[in-house]
Amino acid sequence: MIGVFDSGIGGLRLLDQLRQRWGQEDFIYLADQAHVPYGSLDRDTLLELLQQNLNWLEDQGAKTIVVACNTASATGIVRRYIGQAQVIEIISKTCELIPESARKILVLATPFTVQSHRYKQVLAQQRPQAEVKEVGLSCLAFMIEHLCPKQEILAYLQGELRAYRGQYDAAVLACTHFPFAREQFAEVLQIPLIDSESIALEAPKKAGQGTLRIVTTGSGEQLSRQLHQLMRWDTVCEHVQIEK
Ligand code: DGN
Repeated sequence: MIGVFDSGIGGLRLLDQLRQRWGQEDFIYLADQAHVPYGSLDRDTLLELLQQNLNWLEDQGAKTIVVACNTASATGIVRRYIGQAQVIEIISKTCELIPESARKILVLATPFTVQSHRYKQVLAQQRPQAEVKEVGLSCLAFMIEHLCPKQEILAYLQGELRAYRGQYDAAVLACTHFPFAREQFAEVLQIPLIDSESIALEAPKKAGQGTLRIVTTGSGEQLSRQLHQLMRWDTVCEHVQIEK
C-alpha cells in the first residue's frame, strides 16, 4: 500500500497521477486539515506533526509514503523519520523537471519552504549556473484550500507577481496546492510552469487491489465536498483522530 500525505487537498493531484500510473496499487491519502495551512508553522511543530501522521499511515499498512507537500518535504522529514516505511520527498524530484535551458528560475512556495531555501540548495547542486529567486505566497494555499473564486486568486497573484512577469525562464509551483491555480499563474507570469505532478518515482514492486481510502484529520464531509468540486471524485472521505 502507498500512503500519500499533504496538509490538505494539494496532494490530490499527485495522487491522481500516481493512480493513473499504478492502477493496481492500493492507496491511502491523508490530509492533515486539522492543521492546514502548514506554511506558517515552525519546523519543530511540523516535524512533530509529520512524525505522527507518517506513523499513522504506516500503521494502516503503507510501506511507501509519498510526502506530497513541499513544506513538509522542506523540513528534512525523510532523514528524521523514525519508522519502517520508505518516505519519499518531492523537492529534489520536482527540480529534475525544470528544463535544462532555464537559467533564471522563479520558485513560488509557502513562507516555510522559502525560508528553508531547500529549492536553492538542491538547484545549486543540480545546476550551479542557474539564478534562483524564491518567493513566498503566504495566502495562496489557504485560498485554494477554501475554494476561493478564480477571480480573487487572479487578483492576488497579479498583486504579488506582476513584477516578475517576463523576467524568468521558468517558474516552479513549489506548493502542491498551487497547480489548482495553474491558469491564473499562466495568465500573470506567461512563462513555462513546473510542478510536482509528473515526478519520477520508482514503481512499486507488488501490486494490490486498486483500492483507495481518503482520510482527513479535519471534517470528512468537507473533504468529500472539496474532492467533488476540484477533482469530480465522489469518494466518501473519513475523519480520523491522530493522537501523539
Ligand atoms: N501543499 C503544501 C505544500 O506543498 O507546501 C502546503 C500547503 C500549506 O499547508 N500551506
